[in-house]
Amino acid sequence: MAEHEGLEFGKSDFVLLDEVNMEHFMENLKLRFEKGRIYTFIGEVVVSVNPYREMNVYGKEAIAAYRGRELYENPPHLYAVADAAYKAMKRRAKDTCIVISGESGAGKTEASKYIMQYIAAITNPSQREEVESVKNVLLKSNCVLEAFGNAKTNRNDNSSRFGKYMDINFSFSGDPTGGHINNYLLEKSRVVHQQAGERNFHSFYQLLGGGPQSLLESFHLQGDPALYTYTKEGAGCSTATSDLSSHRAVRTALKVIGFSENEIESIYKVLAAILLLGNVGFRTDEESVLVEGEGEAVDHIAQLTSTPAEGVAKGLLFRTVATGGGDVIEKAHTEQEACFGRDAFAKALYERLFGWIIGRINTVIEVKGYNPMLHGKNTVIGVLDIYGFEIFDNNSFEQFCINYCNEKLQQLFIELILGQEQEEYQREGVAWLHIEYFNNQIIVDLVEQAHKGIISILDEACLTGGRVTDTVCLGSMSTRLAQHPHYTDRQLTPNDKTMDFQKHFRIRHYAGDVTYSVEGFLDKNKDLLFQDFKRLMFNSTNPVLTEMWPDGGLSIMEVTKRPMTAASLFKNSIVALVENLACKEPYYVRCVKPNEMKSPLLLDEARCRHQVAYLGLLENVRVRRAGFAYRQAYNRFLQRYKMTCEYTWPNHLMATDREAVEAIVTGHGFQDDVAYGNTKLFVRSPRSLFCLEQERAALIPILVLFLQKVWRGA
Ligand code: AD9
Ligand code: MG
Repeated sequence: MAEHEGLEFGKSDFVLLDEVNMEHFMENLKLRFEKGRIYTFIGEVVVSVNPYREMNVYGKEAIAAYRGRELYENPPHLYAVADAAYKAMKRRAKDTCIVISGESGAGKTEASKYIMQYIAAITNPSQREEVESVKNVLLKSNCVLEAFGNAKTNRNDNSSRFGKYMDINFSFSGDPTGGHINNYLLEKSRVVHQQAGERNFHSFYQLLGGGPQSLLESFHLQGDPALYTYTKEGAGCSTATSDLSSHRAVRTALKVIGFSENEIESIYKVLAAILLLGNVGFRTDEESVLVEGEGEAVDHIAQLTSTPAEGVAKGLLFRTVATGGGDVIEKAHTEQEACFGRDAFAKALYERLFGWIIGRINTVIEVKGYNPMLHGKNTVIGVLDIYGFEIFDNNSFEQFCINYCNEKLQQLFIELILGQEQEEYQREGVAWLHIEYFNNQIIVDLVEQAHKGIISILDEACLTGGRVTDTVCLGSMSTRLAQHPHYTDRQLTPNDKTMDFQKHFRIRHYAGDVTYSVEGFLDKNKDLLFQDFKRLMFNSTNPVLTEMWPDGGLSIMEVTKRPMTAASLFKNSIVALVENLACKEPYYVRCVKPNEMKSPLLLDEARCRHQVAYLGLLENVRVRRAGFAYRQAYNRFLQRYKMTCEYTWPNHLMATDREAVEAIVTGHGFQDDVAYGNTKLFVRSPRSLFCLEQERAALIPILVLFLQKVWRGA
């Protein structure tokens, strides 16, 4: 329905499809992609296809065109959604959120950045300094988050390896006053191991390839990532951006945000310590385990973390345990335990560093000095950029968590899109037809239900102690969940070789079947880190490290209580996230990845079809059409179409706008296709509006000519 697009670009809203089926949907998606139209509406939802090339649609003129306009007045765009969320927030004082979903490489992070840039561009017209500074920090935080939380993967050269939810707070006048970032499940296993063709987090390569020589020397580093166990696997991978320039950009961003010199140095010291830690090897000498070599690496790690070298060596070789009798003893590691402990330490150092950086950004952008009594209600727009559904050749604990998160978000999407539609009809006093579709709550329960769900079974196995292996746990899961329609540990067909029931289980997700390898599940869920490391870091003479490890201050007796498992912590954070989103007015961006080759030319139909199916886009169109495809406030409708009716042009003489709208509708003969709400007109079939739109388009040039004549005559 958008004003500036002709039909040669396909339908700008999928609700306008002649028939709602996959063929028509794909045909339209493909046509638009080929014509360089990467955005298409489904009502208020924007479907975005990654163009894999620079698009000339994000400039100042585009921002000006979308600013303050209604959703359908311009071609589909992220800016239209951002503006709708902003308007709802400003005009109706509603907290809103923009949920961006799609698989890895579909364009979520880029979309979230365009949305933030748009919001930054349309706010604070008077350039008030304190508001500009908040905006600047919010925008700059992306650069830092990407350096530490993103990595090159086989699917995306700049893949976010964490989920991000950012709240932007606004004053009564609609200017940003601050914000808050939440991060979800950083993929910390990447610190110690990457798959072939992938890299560790960008930050390591940026330090090695971009850090000044003097800095690297003082950190006992050489600039070649091939020299370090943790980075050598990805050392040869090419990247789109230079590590040198990125290092500079990140440093500048850190400074702009407000990190002190000491804090910035501490960040890089931790990275250096992790790289050196990865190169620490162990050997067994007459039954006792020793650090390989002269222990120089241990000294350097101690220096970088401002801790005593004996403490580091001891932490690597021993652990302190409390015995049943209340004694505290030191137990020597086996070589295998030492390697495990070292890697766990490296992962934890990185995770804590990442969490600390985000916490530090949050203290800078937290809303200060805001008095609701004085300044009015403080409203929020949340932007969620979180990992999409993942189906790899080998799916592990991380994919299990990520896919669970997607089930939860899908559940929310179902509730909100349906709920929102229903609510609006109710508010407007219009009758509505209920529509059925697959409710994935059953899969959410399979994962998270107390005592019965997979997470509970995993936690039980972790509590039982060392005796339970991954395979034993799988056995228990398979016995207890045998009857569940979405769980299986059996081959689907006799020829199905993708599954070994000793090692695998499969969940029938809403987005498709995923086979998980249970290997490593229990270790990853326990997420064990010896308390000795925590204590060591807490006692560092560098206050930045102490801040990162507050729990290191607990005594050994206090920590015998088992910490929560990784899956339970994740579950709690996702439940909280969903609760938070559920009380906001949601806007959706659904991202589609056109092909695996990062090509701007190819739309791989089979791949896109799959994404369209699991994003539930067809159902979305159906819901939208089952009720009323379009709705518009009477005055807006009138403004737009009054020229198409003799009783309303140039002005109507009726008592209300609603009556004038009735005159237009009846005049065009589609009175049976609409419902009159309290403030809005609801149109069932898009076709009716389409006719009006065409008539309007044909009339505009005539009107322009007419007006020109009038002016000339005058
Ligand atoms: V992941 O789940 O974090 O691995 P995302 O976030 O969905 O993934 P991302 O936004 O990082 O994908 O996009 C991947 C790449 O596609 C970018 O690095 C760009 O090269 C490219 N891209 C995505 N969106 C656009 C766009 N609107 N214009 C141009 C784009 N290029
Ligand atoms: Mg991303």
